[in-house]
Amino acid sequence: MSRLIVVSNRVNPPSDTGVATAGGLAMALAAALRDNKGLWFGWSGQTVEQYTGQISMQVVGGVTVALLDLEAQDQNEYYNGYANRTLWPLFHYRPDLVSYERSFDEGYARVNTRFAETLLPLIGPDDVVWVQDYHLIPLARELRARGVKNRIGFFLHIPWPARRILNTLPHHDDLAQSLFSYDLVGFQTEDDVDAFSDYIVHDVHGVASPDGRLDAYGKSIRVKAFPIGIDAEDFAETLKSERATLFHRMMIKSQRGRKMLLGVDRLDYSKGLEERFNAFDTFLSNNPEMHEHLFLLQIATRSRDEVDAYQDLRNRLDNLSGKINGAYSTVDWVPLRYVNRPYRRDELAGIYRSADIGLVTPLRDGMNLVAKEYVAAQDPNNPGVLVLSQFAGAAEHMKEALIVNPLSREDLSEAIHRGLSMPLKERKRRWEGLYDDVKRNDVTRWRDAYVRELTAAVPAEVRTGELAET
Ligand code: GDG
Repeated sequence: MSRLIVVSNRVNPPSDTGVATAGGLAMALAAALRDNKGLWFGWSGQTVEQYTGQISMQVVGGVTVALLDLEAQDQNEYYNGYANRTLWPLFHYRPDLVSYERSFDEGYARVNTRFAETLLPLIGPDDVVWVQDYHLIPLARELRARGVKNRIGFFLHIPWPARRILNTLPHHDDLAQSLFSYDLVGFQTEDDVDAFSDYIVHDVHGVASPDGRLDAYGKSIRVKAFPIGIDAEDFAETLKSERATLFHRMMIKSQRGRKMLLGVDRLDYSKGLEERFNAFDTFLSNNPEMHEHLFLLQIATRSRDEVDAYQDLRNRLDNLSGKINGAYSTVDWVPLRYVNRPYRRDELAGIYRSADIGLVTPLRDGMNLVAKEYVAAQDPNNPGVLVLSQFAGAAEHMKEALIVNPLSREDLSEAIHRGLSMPLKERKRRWEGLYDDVKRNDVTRWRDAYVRELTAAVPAEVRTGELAET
């Protein structure tokens, strides 16, 4: 039987004791690896003085993981550099924040080579390799160059940008070409598939077939949208836990009858936090009668602190939250509770449940799992309202949410108003539609659909031969 090998930048299977902090994605991948006696390969997160290429094998929560240490220079050039200062802002439509540095390109190529060289001896003849996300786009090409004929798939968790945006990246053609070493390239949305096909057809003069094949660079690959979901069943269990119940009760008490708007995000410029705060300011300014009757709780856990753009954002949000609270607070009311510390998964579940409105308003997002978690946490008899950005991948399916343009303060402010005054009947109708989608399209379905498709893919060698003959 074939074994599944998952490769990602970081490896984080749920430990036997730490389930409360593990994300749904990690749990779903871990379950697949346990079922397939598979392997999870990636960077340990540690740096060493001198790279050795040694891996440490461990079993965490029943999953075999293989961890590689990198050098500090790798971390700077590959992770903080090309991945988070070049690709992340570019793929989230922020060319103004992109750094193009040759050393980043070199670091990215070097680490992908290191991953390939170290992974190579671990791959058995029937294994299926599944590479995750933008850190490792060229990995299949590196593996193929070393003779790997196995099926290799790639899944991009973030958006694929429009071709005019991608064109601003030096060597964009090389990056796109490297994706043609995979058998299957998965995206979050149909929009992303279209953006990639558009680039291949217009910039590379490739051919897109209606059945989802793309032919270019003398190769043929399968391209498809696999919208990711949450582990809905596990989330429902978490919601019933003692700690979730405790946090739910605690929040209700702390609300003192006030409505709560909730945002939960990594502190990242793609999440639209500044725009959300500004829209909340507009809401407060336009609706003085609502003062003291509601507040916004924004949980924004710090992320990528070593990157300047993130420090700048943190400073701007500190200022903005101070300004809003300074302008509107009373001795008995603070309109914005801005919290940077992380919470456990079960605690978050309880917090979600007590929120009257879930504000998920990224400027760009591959999918956004917070939108799905918020829906999954609601009381079916009295559900809250999801306000969702049109630019989140989740908006492609979650049509019953109040869909907004997060760049318009007025639009967002009005959506908040509409959500707060929505009758119970309409809230229930919208929530039922949303919850149905969250349950049906969960992370297990995402994973199974992807692995099934990859396992069924015609191996690269055979396809390339066919193309060459025609
Ligand atoms: C990338 C793509 C895509 C947040 N604060 C805490 C906490 N979280 C958890 C949430 C949620 C996860 O982090 C965030 O997921 P998102 O999907 O919103 O966003 P990214 O981290 O940017 O993820 C995204 C995703 O990959 C999957 O493909 O949807 O578009 O950008 O699960 O609950 N978890 C805990 N404490 C916190 O304080 N425990």
